[in-house]
Amino acid sequence: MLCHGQRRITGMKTMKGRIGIVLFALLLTLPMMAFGADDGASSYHVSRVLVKFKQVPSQDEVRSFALSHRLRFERAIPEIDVFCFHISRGERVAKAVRRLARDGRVEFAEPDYIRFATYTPNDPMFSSQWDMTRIGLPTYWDLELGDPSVVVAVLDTGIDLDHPDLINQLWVNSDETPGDNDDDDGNGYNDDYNGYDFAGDGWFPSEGAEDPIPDDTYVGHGTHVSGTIAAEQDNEIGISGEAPGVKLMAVRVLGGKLGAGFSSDIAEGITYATDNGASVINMSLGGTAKSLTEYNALKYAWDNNVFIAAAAGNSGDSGNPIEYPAAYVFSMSVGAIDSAGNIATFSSHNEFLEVAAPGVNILSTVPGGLYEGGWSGTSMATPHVAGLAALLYSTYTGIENWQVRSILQKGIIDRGAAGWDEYFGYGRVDCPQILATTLPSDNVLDILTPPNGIKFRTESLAAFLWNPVAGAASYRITATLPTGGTYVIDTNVPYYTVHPSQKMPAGTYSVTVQARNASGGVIASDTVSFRR
Ligand SMILES: [Ca+2]
Ligand SMILES: [Ca+2]
Ligand SMILES: [Ca+2]
Ligand SMILES: [Ca+2]
Repeated sequence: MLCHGQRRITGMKTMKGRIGIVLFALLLTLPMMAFGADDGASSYHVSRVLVKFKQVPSQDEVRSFALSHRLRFERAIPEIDVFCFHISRGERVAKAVRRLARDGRVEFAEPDYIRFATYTPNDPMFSSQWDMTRIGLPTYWDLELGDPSVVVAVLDTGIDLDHPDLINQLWVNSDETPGDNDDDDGNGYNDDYNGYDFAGDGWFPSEGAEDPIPDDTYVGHGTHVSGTIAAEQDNEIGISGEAPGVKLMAVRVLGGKLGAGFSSDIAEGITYATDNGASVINMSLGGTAKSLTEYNALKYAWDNNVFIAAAAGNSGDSGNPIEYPAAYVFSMSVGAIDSAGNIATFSSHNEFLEVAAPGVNILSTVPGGLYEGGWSGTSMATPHVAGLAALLYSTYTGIENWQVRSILQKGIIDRGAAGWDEYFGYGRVDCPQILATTLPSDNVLDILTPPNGIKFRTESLAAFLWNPVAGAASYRITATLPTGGTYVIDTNVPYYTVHPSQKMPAGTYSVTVQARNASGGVIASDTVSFRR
């Protein structure tokens, strides 16, 4: 039964759009046939580093050096006084090298370069993952695979918890005992060991011990999304996710044969994910009705340093309505590109779109330990942004969600009309560009949304979001109206949404946000103009 506020997932655009390639487990026995496209990045041994000391060390000194840096000595090249070490498992070479270079005993530390392409996972289907190479993931993997303390909540149809490429990737609520129908950690949810089922009557384990895919009847949508974010890398099976070092929280908010869910369940899923330590929320779902419940849940998540990626919608060629939660000010709205880098015709385009990511013919995990290619939708694009956000949370300890969002807005290749446009947003996400973007400072004020110069459709929600400024006690928004008057609002939070009941006359607006210190002095400001 369809109710107000019900959300339909924006998954595969059409079933006919699916090529239906099912890559069975048999394929796993094929030899690795390709190393992926060489993106020009330097390549090196994945676990070795080479070190030269300022003074030739004794055996004891080498041993103590290795111990202090968690290295395993492999061999020395005495002619040139270079020592070869293995770094500890889970660390990346680039990171280790930077750390070693800061040791006062070291003359240089560098990767053990090889002549092949850059770091390539041994997952046999990696060569079919055009999405990963197109946006330069191997370049990021040289630096960071993701930290297990970073959790991505997948608000979707559930996750196949037994999928061999996902089973080691799941967030575990270690204070909860699964399967005893009891809320052992007292967080209000029984048996929420890997997540919780807000769409069904029960929770994952109790929906049938033999059925690890509780009512994931919508063809495994959440499982596919999850694989893109964090399928296990280098396990010699299947695919690699974008951030294989992070953990996936299964927050099931969509169910049934329609893959639908209610705003209430989605909102509770958002607060659950926030309260239980998720840094990133992926919402490959949407609908055209605005929900203040969802809005407030996302505000709660944003206030608690959670980054939210949401699908722009798949109606770009069928009416192109604005969809929520993507259009809320707290979500980064994601459109879909194909392997040629063009925007998919189905990808919804509007003033809220922020970035584009691969979302046509995507190969990922599906229930039953299987893999499927040929999936298309902004649902498939969104996890590419969530995965990148997870890598950023892993790379920068203490990074804030607005910094993640700002870096993702800047870490792009501009496509379509120059600058921001409603088809690609700021552009398509790109790892080398992300890595070249410096961490934004909170000494300046940057209005993160809306983009300058856009036009709000009359029926949409005009909203503003900027970064919290260091030392700011309040913010003053001054809007110059098309009528010539001004409208001033003071607020303590770094965002403002024009209430739907406020009628904004058509015309051009200029909005300045000032950060003010406790004595009212202006310490930073930014201005955008837009039309309505
Ligand atoms: Ca519990
Ligand atoms: Ca329990
Ligand atoms: Ca794998
Ligand atoms: Ca553009």
